[in-house]
Amino acid sequence: MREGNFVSALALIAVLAAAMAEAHSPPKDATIYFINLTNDSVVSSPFRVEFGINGFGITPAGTTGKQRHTAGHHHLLVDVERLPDMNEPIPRDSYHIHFDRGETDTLLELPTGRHTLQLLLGDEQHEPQDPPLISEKITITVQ
Ligand SMILES: [Cu+2]
Repeated sequence: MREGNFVSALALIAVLAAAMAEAHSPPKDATIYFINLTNDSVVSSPFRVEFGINGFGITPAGTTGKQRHTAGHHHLLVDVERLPDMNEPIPRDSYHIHFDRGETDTLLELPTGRHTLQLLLGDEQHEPQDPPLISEKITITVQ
């Protein structure tokens, strides 16, 4: 290896190491989305909700090591009007459902009527990544 190449390789390693040491930042083109539901879907309760992710990984909550920088777990926000604080752990209640084991779908039971659904990815501490990975907010009708 020529000396110039060697220096370039070292510089590249330094850049990669810096990127990996940084907080959990998904690539700009990463997305999360509903696979089987769209805005205005009409369903009968209980119904399946499938969570999709592109450009980032899924791993259980509490994951340690490098993987926590490249993956998170899904949270399903049900009828949430205001998004939670992106610098705090996502609340855990019937409106903010955590999928701690890295699940990518669920069976949801909701009363008849219109409901909103939105996905928000969280890290090993249940905090959103930076920038956060949030899906489109969809409104569905349960008949
Ligand atoms: Cu969580």
